[in-house]
Amino acid sequence: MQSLPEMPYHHALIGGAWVDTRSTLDVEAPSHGKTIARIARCEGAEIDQAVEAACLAFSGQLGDWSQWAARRRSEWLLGFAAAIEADHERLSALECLDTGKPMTQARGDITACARYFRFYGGAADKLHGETIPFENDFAVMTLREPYGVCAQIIPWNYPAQIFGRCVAAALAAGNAVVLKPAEDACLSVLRLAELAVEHGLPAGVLNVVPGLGREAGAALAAHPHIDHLSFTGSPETGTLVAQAAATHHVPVTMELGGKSPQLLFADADLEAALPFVVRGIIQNAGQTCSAGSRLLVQRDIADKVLERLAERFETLRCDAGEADADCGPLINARQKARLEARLEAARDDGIRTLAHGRMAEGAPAGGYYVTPQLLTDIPEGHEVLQEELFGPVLAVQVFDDEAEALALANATDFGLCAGIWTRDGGRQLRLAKGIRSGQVFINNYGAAGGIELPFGGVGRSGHGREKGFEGLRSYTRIKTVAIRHG
Ligand code: TXE
Repeated sequence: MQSLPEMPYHHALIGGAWVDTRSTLDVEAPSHGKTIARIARCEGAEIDQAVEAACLAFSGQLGDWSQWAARRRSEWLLGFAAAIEADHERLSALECLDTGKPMTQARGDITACARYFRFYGGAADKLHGETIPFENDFAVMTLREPYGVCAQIIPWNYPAQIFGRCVAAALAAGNAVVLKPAEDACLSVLRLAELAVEHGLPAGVLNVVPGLGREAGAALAAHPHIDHLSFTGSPETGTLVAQAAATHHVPVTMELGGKSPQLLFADADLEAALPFVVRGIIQNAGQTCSAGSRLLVQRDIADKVLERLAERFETLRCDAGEADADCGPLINARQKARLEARLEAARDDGIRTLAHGRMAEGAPAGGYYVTPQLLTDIPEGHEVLQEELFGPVLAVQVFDDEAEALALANATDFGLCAGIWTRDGGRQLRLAKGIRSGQVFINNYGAAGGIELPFGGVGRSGHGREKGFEGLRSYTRIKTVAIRHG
């Protein structure tokens, strides 16, 4: 069994100090179900303190953050990226143990986290407003200003990556942050916070308040002194959070998951496409908002594609930790039970599991594993085509022509990502325009996680954009200054 590096996991970071809470929460490893750490259980009082500390840091009453010029923030972020890289192995081990994802995937996540700080470090001093032509006796300009206190509620599937995505952008723009990590996986986030303190981030600029969603998360979302809220999680919780934030007219960014299709046409390069189709659903055991969880395949090649996919699915192996596994466990017993119930209901409705993966020999017992599955014979509109299953389950549908492919692709309330595999240039563009989603990938899927590419959804997948320069802008607001010079 992997061991846990020494750390003050059971504290919250508030105003630059590691503070105790009245009670704590146990964290279990998804790969064997045993308790590996205790974390702080923040409640209303700690949230008040954290928001207060962030307000003071932002307004210049605590530390000198408010006086840091953009270039100084840039230098800090770039240096912090190097600090993350220097701690790469330890952070990866924490992420692997805490989330259950295979070590190769955990290492990739920590690399991405560091890249966010590099990207936003490079961008911090390149964010500017505009001048606007107006009446002759006026000079008009816009200033891009930080919001102030950014509340961030993040999930357990990519703790370090989402920390990087949200925190790096918010700090680059000059905000202060109060971040509520998920109770199921937050150890890498606590280590990142520790590194930020060691690396000289002024007190109160980053506050990390672990705890339960209904306690710490709800108190943060409803807090009257936050200025911006970014939420990543389920549509149901997103609704509650957005309602709470609306009480104080706080702007929100909502990243709420998806049911993303990959469209495979008869003229596609199958050698290139199929590995992406498989990886698109088994990455992080399918617990990825942008997972390609629906495969739409043109009838002419459907038999061939299904045969090749079935062969590949039969070779997939679940295991934990350092092992070179295809899939790790799901995050907890609740997610496993939820997925298994949905799969059972699907079987009752006549849906067929064409192929499935297996547990690796010698994999640890007691983990929350669900082996990868390939589902076919799915009635149109069935739940497995509509709901985010959040597991390594690929639902296959067959289409005849482009119009039907587009209709099926858009036949969901979600709209996060889509993959299109075809050599026909006209079709690539027609579908890219016609598909209702925030990202479209043509002859690839996910663009290797491209942190530079704006990311976010339409419909039930949420609204607002993170990642890329657009993500940086979303942590600022525009002030218009109109000068009448006579
Ligand atoms: O999510 P929640 P859960 C989807 C995925 C998954 C489902 C349920 O389909 O199966 O959501 O997962 C905090 N006020 N995604 O239950 O509840 C919580 O503590 C304020 C998609 O884990 O949305 C955590 O920090 N906050 C996804 C965060 O919200 C609250 C990632 C997410 O938890 C709260 C994860 C409340 N009342 C799940 N209740 C993605 N978009 O990548 C909970 N939280």
